[in-house]
Amino acid sequence: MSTAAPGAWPRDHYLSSGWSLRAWLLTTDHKRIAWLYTASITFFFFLGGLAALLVRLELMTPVGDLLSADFYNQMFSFHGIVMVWFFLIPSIPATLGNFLIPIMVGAKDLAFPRLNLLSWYIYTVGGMVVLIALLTGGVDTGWTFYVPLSTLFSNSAVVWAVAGVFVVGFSTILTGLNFIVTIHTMRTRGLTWFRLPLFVWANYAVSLVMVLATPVLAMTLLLIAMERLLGIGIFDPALGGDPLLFQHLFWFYSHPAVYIMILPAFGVVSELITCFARKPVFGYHGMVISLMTITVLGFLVWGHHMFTSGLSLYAGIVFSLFSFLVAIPSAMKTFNWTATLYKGRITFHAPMIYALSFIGLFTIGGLTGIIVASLAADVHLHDTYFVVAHFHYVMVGAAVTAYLGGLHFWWPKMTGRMYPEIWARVAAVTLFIGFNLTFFPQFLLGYLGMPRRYQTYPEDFQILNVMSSLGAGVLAVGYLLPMLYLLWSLRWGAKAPGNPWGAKGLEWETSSPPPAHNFHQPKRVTEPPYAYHEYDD
Ligand code: HEM
Ligand SMILES: [Cu+2]
Repeated sequence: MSTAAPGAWPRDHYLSSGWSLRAWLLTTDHKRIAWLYTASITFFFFLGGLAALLVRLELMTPVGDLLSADFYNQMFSFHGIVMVWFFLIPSIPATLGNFLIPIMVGAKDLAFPRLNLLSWYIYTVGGMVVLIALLTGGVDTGWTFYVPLSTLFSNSAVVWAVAGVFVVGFSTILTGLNFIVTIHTMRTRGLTWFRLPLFVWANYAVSLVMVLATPVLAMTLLLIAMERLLGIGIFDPALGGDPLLFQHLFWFYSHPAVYIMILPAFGVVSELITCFARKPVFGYHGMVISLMTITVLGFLVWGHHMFTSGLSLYAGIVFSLFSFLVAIPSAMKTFNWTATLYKGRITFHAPMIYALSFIGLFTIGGLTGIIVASLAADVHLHDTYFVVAHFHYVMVGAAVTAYLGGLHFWWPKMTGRMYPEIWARVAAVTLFIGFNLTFFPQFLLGYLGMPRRYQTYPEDFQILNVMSSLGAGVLAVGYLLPMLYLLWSLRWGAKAPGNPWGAKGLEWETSSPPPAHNFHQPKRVTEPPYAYHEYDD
């Protein structure tokens, strides 16, 4: 496995057509648009991370002595809104997906290149509108915009916030549409559906959810704005409305939305595990079927967010049962990754450390999901820090870790430069430790009854909160390190060969960085994916 063959830099590649503002802001090249998204989501990640650090700083003491109660509410609300819609949902699909899907299917670009650029501009406009909300008093309703707080009682910039999220939803829908049409119509010769890399399948599954679920969110947000501005009364019992209807509509989107955040990560991890274990993925067809099963079942469990909202017991039992069922295809993936590792020739390059971290953290996130899916346990745990820990294990511990693993794995392909391996391993381990230090104590706090979204708490909880806040500091270092050495590598990193990892896949059969249209000759696929043969026992 060669690390960097000096001087293997291609004469013409997609970045050699200029670095002017025009070359970037008017590009229709999916590879450049992927970078526009990478820069944008990184900006929002750090904004959202700053808000989270302020919250954690405040929670180092049991009394509200750092932030005003109003500002505290604004910070966790802003954190949730930005991290969900402006960082994690676009994270893997709009960056790695945008860059890799056309190359992985052997195409010159996505089906609709101009629509792709438009999607980024829509994302940017949505982001600016949400920043206006932050700068004009913030929003204090939580990321869930529950009524009647968001419609009748909050004096914060709710309409700006929902308007920003409303707009960015269209960027998600258009990106999903672009991926679906590309995967259906632009696969190169011989690339049948069951020869597709799992990364492509995962982005296909997530695109279906993006296109089907996001319009429901758009409608729900529109209703909040109309209720607030026009008093239409659809959620107000005094006007014949029903506040529970809002929760049904919001979670009918937002639970599938958590799959928009985790499904692409499944695809990344499959690519990393098979490459660094030097073995074909165990149960490739099972992996595809479990992806699609999760996609469908994900639409049938939204009621588990409403077990304590006055949902009928019968409905609660049905939603609880379906939530348990989702665990089966999710567990199947974890077992298949483990079976792929079994007797593999494993090397611990940084992307593999991220992939293994993912498996550990996703397992904790998944198993605690089963706990909160059970009616009896959730009556106690709902709206406590146990829930906060659970979704951070899945959305941050798993999804963000996979994003970083993928970013490191394909960095040589995207930039033509190698990152410093030792620093990357240090960062991956720091992140794993920092993450568990931050969020594991929150399981205990929640189990002991600490509610989420409260600025103050009983003194008994201080030690665990201080542990969590210090952990957040370590976690911040774990995220800052990659930012620094990846930027450093753009100028001083070793030049990357076409296939530094000896990996399988069409993206490794073109130069690093790729030429403007990805390949000089059309590709033909003749073998199944991940055909690693050197591991024949
Ligand atoms: C980078 C490290 C992160 C830290 C230290 C962190 C910390 C926190 C904390 C302490 C809260 C609870 C606030 C409270 O209820 O009082 C919170 C809430 C939340 N976090 Fe994070 N978080 C991080 C990353 C993320 C990411 C990447 C996401 C992605 C989706 C995310 C999504 C959320 C959501 C949705 C909430 C709920 C906000 C609300 O109650 O309205 N967080 N986070
Ligand atoms: Cu859910």
